[in-house]
Amino acid sequence: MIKMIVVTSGNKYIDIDAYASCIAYANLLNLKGQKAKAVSSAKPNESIPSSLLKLNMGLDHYEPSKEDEFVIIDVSNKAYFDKIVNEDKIIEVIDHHAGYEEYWKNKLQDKAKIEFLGSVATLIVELYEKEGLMHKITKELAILLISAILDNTLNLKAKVTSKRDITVYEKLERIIQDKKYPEKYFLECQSKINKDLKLAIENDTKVEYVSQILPPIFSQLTIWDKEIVLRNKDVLYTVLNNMGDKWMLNLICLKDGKSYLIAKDLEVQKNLEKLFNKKFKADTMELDNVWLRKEIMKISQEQK
Ligand SMILES: [Mn+2]
Repeated sequence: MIKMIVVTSGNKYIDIDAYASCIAYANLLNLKGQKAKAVSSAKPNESIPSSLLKLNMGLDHYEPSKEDEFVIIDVSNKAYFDKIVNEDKIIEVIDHHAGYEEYWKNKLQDKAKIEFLGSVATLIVELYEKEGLMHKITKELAILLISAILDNTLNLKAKVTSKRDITVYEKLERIIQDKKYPEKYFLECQSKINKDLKLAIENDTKVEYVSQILPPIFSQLTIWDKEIVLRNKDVLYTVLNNMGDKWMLNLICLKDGKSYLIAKDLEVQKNLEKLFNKKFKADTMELDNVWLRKEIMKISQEQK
């Protein structure tokens, strides 16, 4: 019996990077004559809009067997592996997160491919290239992979974006031939936020003490066009005021390639003005580029 290779990722939910990369890597193994399936028991999150789930390239049906071997993608911390994984049968790990690279290097040697790129999809496309199989990436597969890079690098603007991500992005762009694709992709992801702004804010608000500088209520929204949120500021204020007085919202606008910090409390504003050396206009401070919440938290902790 030929062994089946199960290409899979994390538990609970998977994002477009994991989804596209599992599908693309299983496909690459098939092209190389190996029996492989892309499998996940996790829920797709909002980075995989329904138009992408409807493409012909998708996950495979799977019946577990004792002989199965596993390739893990986009995660290397065992605690987060898909529950279908048998740890003793892992033959390869491909990831871009830090923390477990030594462990897997020792265990799998060159079958541990952990590199700190913006998205793991970039690594997968490079593997197609290495095998001389770039021409086998169909338009549908390219759409999945380019969406993965867009999401994980925030439209190539996040600081994690590497030259290699950009090079691969450009190659995929030549396959899909659609310069407007980033806007289309993010608008579809954003439509969920438009439909229920209150829920979106509640789902992405962290309430915790981080530093003396930041308020304990720190919300974040990533959207294509900030106007949708700014037009509904009353909703935003109501939701956040209900949680407390000291709050801020990091509104990441991908169209502008910038973060906008919104806060109503004057003391919160003062602290943020000091941190970024910029001024609030009314309740909004415009930053020079995209800032992730975790990056803002980090610099606030480094201040004395
Ligand atoms: Mn990823």
